Amino acid sequence: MHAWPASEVPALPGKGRDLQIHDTATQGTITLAPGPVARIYVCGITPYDATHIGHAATYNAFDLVQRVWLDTKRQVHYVQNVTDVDDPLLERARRDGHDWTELAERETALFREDMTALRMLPPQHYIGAVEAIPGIVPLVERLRDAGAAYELEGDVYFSVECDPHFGGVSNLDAEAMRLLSAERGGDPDRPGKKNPLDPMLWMAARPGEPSWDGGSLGRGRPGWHIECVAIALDHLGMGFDIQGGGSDLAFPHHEMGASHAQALTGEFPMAKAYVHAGMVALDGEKMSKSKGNLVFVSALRRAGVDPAAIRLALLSHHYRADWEWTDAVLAEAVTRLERWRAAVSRPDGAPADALVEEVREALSNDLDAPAALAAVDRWAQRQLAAGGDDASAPGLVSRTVDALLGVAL
Ligand code: 5CA
Ligand code: ZN
Repeated sequence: MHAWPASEVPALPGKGRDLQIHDTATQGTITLAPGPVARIYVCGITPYDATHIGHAATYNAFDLVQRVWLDTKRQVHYVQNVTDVDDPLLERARRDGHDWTELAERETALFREDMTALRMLPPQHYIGAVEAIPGIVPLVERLRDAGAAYELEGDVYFSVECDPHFGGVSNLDAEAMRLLSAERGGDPDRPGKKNPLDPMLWMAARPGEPSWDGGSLGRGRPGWHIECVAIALDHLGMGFDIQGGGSDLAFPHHEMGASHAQALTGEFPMAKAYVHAGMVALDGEKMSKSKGNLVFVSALRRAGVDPAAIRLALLSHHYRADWEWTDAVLAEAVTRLERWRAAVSRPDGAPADALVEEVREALSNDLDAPAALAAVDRWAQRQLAAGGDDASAPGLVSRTVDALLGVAL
């Protein structure tokens, strides 16, 4: 699948800093020091509805990761999937009387437009679940042949008990896992499973639903977790630097993915850091496609909101915080954008060398974007109040904000 165009990332003077990031698995902050090529997998959308502010906030966090690494002169190998076949997509298409492939294509196209408008750097490999099926089938066969998977009425389940590290990503107790499994695509109450938490690897063809040739598995379609494992291992290999997503993916999705990978390779963990963004809410509840309490990026754009202001609104919250989208959050971002644009448009300039370092330091410290914004605010304040005689400063600030925060002034 094609991704979206990359905006240019200006090079900054001086040296970038290594990223310290909170890892859900070890529940602490770790310093990542990748080689010349940093590797990241970010879980992509299930394209049955348009990109909402919650999605955008999560992708913004991982865009910052890329920008910090690029600033250290590393290359970034970034992979993202599109879950272009899954229960919620098929259900939505059925409900609305649409063809599921057309729905997926339309919403993926809109996601690309939103990502482009927000200046999110694209993945090098943007892979749909459907196109990954030929790579998924042999992995499921291997798991079955190794005794890590079993058949139940034609479906194939992964046995969580074969993984000695199971639970090591999300660190939840059994009761919490069971509840979340039921909530997030699992089927803990299905009779005949070895462990209620066991997730499906391959779903045998159902009448009226799409299915693909699964070799010795029979016709069917892939489970959700093995989709991301197959794509990640194919394009990044084991031990990549970050697997990212919203906090609702820690369990079961990333937990199960790490287990699948452990059973396939004998190695743990699949990613050096499991990084999770907080949930954005609207009217007191998590923004979610299933609840329908959504603010769409595309709707804001159509209403004439500058995408740079949307981006500043996302950046004004720490990525790990749960927060609430309100009109006031957007209004504050619009005002900030105007101030910053006015400040960099003055001919003279307050010195900005320290600012580059402040923004670097803030982002390398677990992506503290609010601290980075505060640093730019302080410079804008000085600049608008008094200016200075450093004519190169406004350009440097503009490039810093562009390179490290993805905001074009
Ligand atoms: N296709 C799967 C991942 S493989 C999926 O979860 N798709 S999604 O469309 O439901 O979500 C895409 C990303 O947005 C995920 O990382 C998810 O955690 C994140 N996300 C969803 N809702 C919110 C929200 N309200 N706030 C922040 N992030 C969210
Ligand atoms: Zn995923």
